Amino acid sequence: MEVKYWNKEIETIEREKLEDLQFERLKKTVTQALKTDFYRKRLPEFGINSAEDLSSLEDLRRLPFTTKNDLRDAYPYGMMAVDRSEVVRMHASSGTTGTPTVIYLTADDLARSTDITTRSIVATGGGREDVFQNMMTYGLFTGGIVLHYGAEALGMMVIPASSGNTARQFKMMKDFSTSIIHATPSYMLYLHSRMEEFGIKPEDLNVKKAFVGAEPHSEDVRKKIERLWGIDVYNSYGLSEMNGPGLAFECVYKDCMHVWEDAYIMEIVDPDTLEPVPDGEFGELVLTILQRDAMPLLRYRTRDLTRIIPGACACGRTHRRLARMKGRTDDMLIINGINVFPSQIEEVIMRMPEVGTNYLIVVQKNGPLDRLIVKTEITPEILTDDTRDLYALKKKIAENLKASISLNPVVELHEHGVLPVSEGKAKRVVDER
Ligand code: DLL
Repeated sequence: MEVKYWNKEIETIEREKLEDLQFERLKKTVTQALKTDFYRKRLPEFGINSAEDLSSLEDLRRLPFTTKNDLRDAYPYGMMAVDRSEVVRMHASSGTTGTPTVIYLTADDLARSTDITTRSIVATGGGREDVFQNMMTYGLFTGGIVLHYGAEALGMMVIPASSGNTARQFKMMKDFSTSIIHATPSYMLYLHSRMEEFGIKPEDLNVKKAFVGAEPHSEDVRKKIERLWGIDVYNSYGLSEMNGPGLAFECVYKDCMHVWEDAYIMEIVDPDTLEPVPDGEFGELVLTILQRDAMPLLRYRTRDLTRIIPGACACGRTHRRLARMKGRTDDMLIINGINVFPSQIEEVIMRMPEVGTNYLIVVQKNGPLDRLIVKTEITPEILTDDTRDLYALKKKIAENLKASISLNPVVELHEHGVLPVSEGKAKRVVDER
């Protein structure tokens, strides 16, 4: 197997040196954190008044955890550690309510983030000879633009296709001999399901690899995409709060994801006790970003359940190995790659006076994609025999939801008393996938 590096020195650095580097960068991160409104208040409560209060990497454990709610509460600028004029980029993702969680990068932060995404692409064997069709959504979501920068820095020809428009995706793939695709695993399956209709066979295309991520998927799904498309598929994990994709990526051996530990400190903790679990055991992934001056984040609780795979990788990289995600500890749903909290849906429907108090969120498989069905109860006053009124109401609910969660749901209206009522804690989400 041919192993290529983008920055061999750092990718194969001795563990001891890597940990020294992490400690040095952690101190810098704490210094930055103390410049934010949020950590300036929080860190002294934990006895940290300056980076000098940390004497070794183990002191990381003296630092408080940070949660998505902290980010939401600090919206819009409470976590910014530099003057706004230094910031060149922001991204945002869904919060548990209408307030998004935002991140910021300075020009240097962006250059460092780009560098690790390039490193990730090279780890899969990608090179400047490749044509990269990026089918992740461009916009506030990190999936599109962040990997775009990494691919461009490598010298690939990048097609910023974004998601959607099947006909155009196939046309670009054919006309420009796309060799690498970046997409969600479900979009890869969806595209395959439409090939016949467009008269395309995978062997007519030049696609060799796909990077898939942004949503949970099993090893079986990876193998299925590989078999259907006749390509190599690499798992990529990341989250907006940590600059998106590029954080952890598979190498050519495809048996783990390397977390770039010069840029992130990873911990796996028991989600109940928040104590570290031994290597190899499942727990919640907690991350500290080391290379972001504009917005430091310490011990961020990702809510993703995974484990460290003990032992070294045959590729020679010394950065520890992360297993495929097993699930989440919170109620966040990922529907066609888009993160949705049930509370966001509730907020929208409860704001509408026509809608009663009971509702049910159903998520189903719709071929290779997902379907979101929102069943709502309507108030007796609204109940009418005129289907046009009901149709207009359905449309209004769907539009309001689309504006909030960026997904097109199927809306069903029900008379009072039809939707199940639970005694005790209401069960509002049925995930049938
Ligand atoms: O999904 C960033 C990303 C874009 C990663 C493109 C990979 C490729 P968010 O929208 O903030 O960011 O969603 C982050 O998605 O906490 C996981 O629960 C889930 N997730 C992301 N990648 C994977 C993966 C991007 N490979 C949330 N496997 C994370 C399983 C994933 N879950």
